[in-house]
Amino acid sequence: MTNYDASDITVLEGLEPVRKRPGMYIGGVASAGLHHLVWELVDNAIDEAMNGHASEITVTLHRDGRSLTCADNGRGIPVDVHPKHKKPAIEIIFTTLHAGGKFEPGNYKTAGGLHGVGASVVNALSSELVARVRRGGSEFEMRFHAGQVQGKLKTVGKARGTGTTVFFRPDPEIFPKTEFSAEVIRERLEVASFLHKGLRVVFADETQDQKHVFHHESGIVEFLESILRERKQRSVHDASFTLFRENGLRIEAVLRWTESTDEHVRSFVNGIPTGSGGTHENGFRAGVVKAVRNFIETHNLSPRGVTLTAEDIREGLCGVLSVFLAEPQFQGQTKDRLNNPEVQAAVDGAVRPALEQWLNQNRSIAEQVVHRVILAARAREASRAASAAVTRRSATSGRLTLPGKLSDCTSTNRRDTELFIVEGDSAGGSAKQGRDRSRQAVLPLRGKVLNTETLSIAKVLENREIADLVTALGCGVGPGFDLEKLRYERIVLLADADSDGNHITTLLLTFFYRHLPQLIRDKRLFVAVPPLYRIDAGNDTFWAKDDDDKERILRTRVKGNAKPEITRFKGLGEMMPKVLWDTTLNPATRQFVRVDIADALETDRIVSELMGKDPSARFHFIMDRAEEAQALDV
Ligand code: 0RA
Repeated sequence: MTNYDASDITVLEGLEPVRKRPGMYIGGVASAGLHHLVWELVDNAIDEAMNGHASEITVTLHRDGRSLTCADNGRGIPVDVHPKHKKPAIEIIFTTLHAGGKFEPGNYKTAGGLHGVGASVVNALSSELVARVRRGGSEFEMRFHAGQVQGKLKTVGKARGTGTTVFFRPDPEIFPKTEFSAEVIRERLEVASFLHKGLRVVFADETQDQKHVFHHESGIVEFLESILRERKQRSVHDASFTLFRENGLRIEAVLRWTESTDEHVRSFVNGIPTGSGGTHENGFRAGVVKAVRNFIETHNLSPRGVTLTAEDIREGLCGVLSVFLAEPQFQGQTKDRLNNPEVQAAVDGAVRPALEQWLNQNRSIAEQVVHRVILAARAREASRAASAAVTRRSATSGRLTLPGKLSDCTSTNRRDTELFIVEGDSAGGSAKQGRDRSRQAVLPLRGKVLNTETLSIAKVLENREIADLVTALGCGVGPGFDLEKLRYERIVLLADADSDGNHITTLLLTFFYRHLPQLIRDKRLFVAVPPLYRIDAGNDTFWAKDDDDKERILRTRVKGNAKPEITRFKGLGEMMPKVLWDTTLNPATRQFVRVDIADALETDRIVSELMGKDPSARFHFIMDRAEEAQALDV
C-alpha cells in the first residue's frame, strides 16, 4: 500500500468530454448533479479514511453558498512527478479522466455508478479549484480553472502532518443554478458519519454560521435510533438486532420492528445510498423472513386460520443495511440499485442464522415480534375483505354503483380520459358545466378529506369521500389493487389556489402516496394550477396563477397606459364555467404539475411529518418537488 506512487496511474484522457456532456458523468446539471460534485470529493476523502489513513473530514460551505471546501487528514494526494508523463501525480489526478489509484486488494472504493468518476470531473466542471496537499513537511498548492491548470504545482510553506484540502466553485456556465443546499449536504454528511463509525465528520456551514460535528462510535445502531426518532415511530420491543460481518464482503445490519404499518429499510453500498435497493436488500429481506418463519415454526407459534406472508413478517420492520464490496455493480436509471448477484446469498446467509439465534436468545423480544407479525396477518385479512367489498361495487356491477355525485365522462374508451377531483360542490358545479364531457369526469369532494397518514386501508375505506373516490377510480386499493381496472388515464387534483385548497391537496396526496402509490409511480397523478388573478387591460385578458405571475404579467404583458383591472378569485366556485375551461381544464391552455416520487425517501419523511406543522408550507414543499421532477421530464 505504501509503495503507491505516481507510476501506478495509467489511463489518461482529457477533460473536454466532461464539459461537453456533463450529464454523462454526474447524471445532470440540476441540483442533484451539482451536489454530485460534493459527494465525489467527500467519497474520495472517505475512501482515504476507510482504508485507515484519515480520521476526520471537514466540509465547509462558504458564505456565498456557491463554493465549498472538502478537507481530510489522510496521506495527502501524491505530488511526486510521474516518470512517463513528467507531471506531478496530483496534476494527473485532477486533469485526466478516470485516473486513480489502481485496484489495491482489500481496499474498498466507492467506484461504480455515478460515483468514483474522480476528482477530475469536479475540476472540469468548476470555474475555480484549488487543491492543497500537506505531505512530507511541506504544503503544496495547485490551481485550476475549468479543468485547466493555472500555473505549476507550488510549495506554499511548511506543514505539519498530512492531508488534502480541495476548494472548488461549480462553473455557472455549466450549472444553471450553482447554489448548494446546506440541508442536503448536512443530511448526507450525517449519514456518512453513521455508516463509517468512528469517523469525525465536520460540516462548517458559513451560510448559516453553524458548525455540525457528526461522530458515532456505534455507527448504524445509532442511525436506526435516529431514524425512529425522526419518524416518531414506536418500537414493539427494545434492543435492536445487530450484525457485523466481514469476510471479503463487509455486511452491517441493524433492525427492529415498530408499530408502524409500513416497512422502512435504508440500504447502502460502500456508503452510497441505494434508494432502489438491489441484491443486498433482497438478501436482507429474505433472511429476515426466513429467520422469523423458522422461529415461529420451530416453536409451534403459527396462528390458526391465517397464513403468514412475507409482507406480514416485514410489516413495521425498520432497518439499516450497509455493505461494502470491492466491485459494486449499479443498475437502473439513477444507478441506485445494486446488481451483484453474489451479494444476495451472502447477506441472506449472514442475516438468517444470526437473527434466528438472536430471537432464540431474546425470548421476550421474540414473543413481541411474533405477536406483531400475527397481528399484521389478521389486519391484512380484515382489510382485504373491506377493500374487496369496495372493488366489487365498482368492478362487477358496472356504472350503476358509481357514486351519485360523480359526473362521469361519456367516452367508453379509457384513453385520454381524466378524472378531476374537485373541492366542494360549487366548484364541482362549475367544473361539471365547463368540462369536455366526452373525456373529463368530475368528482366533487365535500369539506376536508380524512387524514389517512396513519390509518389502515380498512379504516380509510370507512370514510365516505375516500370510498367514493376509490369506487370512481375503479382500480381498488391495497391487496385488491389492479391498475388495469383504473377507469381514467389521468387523475387530476383541482383545488382553490389558497391555503385551504393546498391543505386538501396535501391530504389527497397523502392518501395517494400511502395507499395508491402505484398511480404516482405510473405517472397518472396531476395537480391542476387554477389562476388566482384575472387581469383585464384594454381588450386583453390575462390569468395569473400567483402573485409573482401577476407582477410578471403587469410588467411584461400589459402595454400602454390603460389602467389594468385586477380581479382576485375567491375560489373555483365563483369562476364562470367558460373561464374554468379556458384557464384550467382545456388541455391547450392549462397548466398541470405532475406528482412524482422523485425522491421517495424525502417524500416519505415529509408525509410522515404531516401532522402538526403548517399545512401550506408542506404543500409547497411537495409541489416544489413535483415541479422539479416535471422540469426534469422535458
Ligand atoms: C492515492 C495515493 C495516496 C493518497 C491518495 C490517493 C489520496 C487521495 C485523496 C483524495 C482525497 N483525499 C485523499 N487523500 C489521499 C497516497 C499514497 C501514499 O502516501 O503512499
